Amino acid sequence: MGDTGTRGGHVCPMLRRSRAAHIEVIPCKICGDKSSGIHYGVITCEGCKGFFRRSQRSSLSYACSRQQNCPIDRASRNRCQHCRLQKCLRLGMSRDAVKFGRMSKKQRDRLHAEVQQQLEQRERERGAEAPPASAFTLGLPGGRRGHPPLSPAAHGEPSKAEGRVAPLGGLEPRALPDLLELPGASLVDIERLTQNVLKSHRETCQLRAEELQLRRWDTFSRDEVGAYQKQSPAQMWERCAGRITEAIQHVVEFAKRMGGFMELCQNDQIVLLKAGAMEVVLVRMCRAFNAENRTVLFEGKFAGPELFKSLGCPELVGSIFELAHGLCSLHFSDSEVALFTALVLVNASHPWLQERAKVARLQGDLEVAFRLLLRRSHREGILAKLPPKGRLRALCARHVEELQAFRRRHPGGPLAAFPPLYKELFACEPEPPGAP
Ligand code: E3V
Repeated sequence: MGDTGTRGGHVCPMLRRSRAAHIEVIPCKICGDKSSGIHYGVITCEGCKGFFRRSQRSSLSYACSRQQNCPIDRASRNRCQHCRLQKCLRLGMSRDAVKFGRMSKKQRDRLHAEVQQQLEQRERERGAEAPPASAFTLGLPGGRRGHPPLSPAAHGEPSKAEGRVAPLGGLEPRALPDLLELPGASLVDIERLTQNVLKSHRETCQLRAEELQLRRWDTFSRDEVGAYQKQSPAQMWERCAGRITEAIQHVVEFAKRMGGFMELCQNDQIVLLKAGAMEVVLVRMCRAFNAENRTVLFEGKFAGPELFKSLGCPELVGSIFELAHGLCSLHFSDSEVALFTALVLVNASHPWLQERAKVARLQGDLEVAFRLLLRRSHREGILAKLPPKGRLRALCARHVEELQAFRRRHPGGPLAAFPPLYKELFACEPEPPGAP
């Protein structure tokens, strides 16, 4: 029989899902021994399951002969029944664990994230290695030298990421309070997160909406377009690399000011920024796009795709314009751009994340925040029209490919003059040290 649920007829819907078949990778929340599933609402081993069952049957009351704070682990769990039972109750074990019959999607997702994290923790312990970190070029705290901050406001900010200790993986009984939403994100927390993301976006969006609106008909003249087209490919690539780098620095600053991001471990901050900063730039670009004449702001005026001719990648430029045009047709408000870009960045499905569950939780909260924002203005309809993750990812991959093609066409150095952050993010192999 395929019944993997609890005995006694009630099958937790979560356990019917195949991914949850791995639930035993999460150690017993009470003593850390190998777990055998969810018992009385908590992931426990057979020993703690039996102990809890017996404690509920008998009319015994247990007493602690010490300070009622005995450690409960695999070796010591039989020493103090009082403290063992208290721990069971504290972590939510209950005779009528019916509440788990109606686990919300969010709760399920968190559990799956924890299973995933456990599997990856094991993977890492088998000796896998993390990718090179680049706190320095991204200007994140902990880099040996700091990247110059983008704005004066960034000075003197406490570097919360410093000195953080890696999580204890399976040792810390965190998932259950979370599953039970104790303390979990309340509506108040979601509202605070929303306001914080909107503020971070406003402070770092580089180009004010009103100003963009005023300038949207200020297009380059024929001669000006011609002058750009006559530039050498190297000159034009360098110009664009400079503009993109500035835009990315603003996105890094957005992330740094966004609630929850700096609370992630530094590895995960870097992984998310490396994967997502350019995607955010591409989404943000729709703010500076005029859909009526299909032009985008570039160095002070609005330009059509032909201005970028000497880059030698008309399809890529065309796709970037197409994306901006599509996003424009959604008539995003700045608040929607703010929350959508936060979600583009905080994506728990990225490989190399160390604290996936934590990223998943932030992602979940941002999703709730985005949905609430849309619901208030009856705009949930745009959810189905947002570009799929794969589309943004493909565009960014295309950009990296075109950069490689440019390097092959121009061997021997124009890349040297490109901003270091741009090279770090997009030029796969680093240049030899000391290159001119
Ligand atoms: C949207 C546009 C821009 C824009 C700032 C002078 C001033 C820019 C467009 C770059 C395209 C490409 C740009 C680029 C920015 C946006 C400026 C289209 C960043 C295709 C304002 C100079 C600066 C300054 C490609 C080739 C990929 C995030 N950010 N910016 N446009 O031009 O860089 O007017 O104050 O959204 F490489």
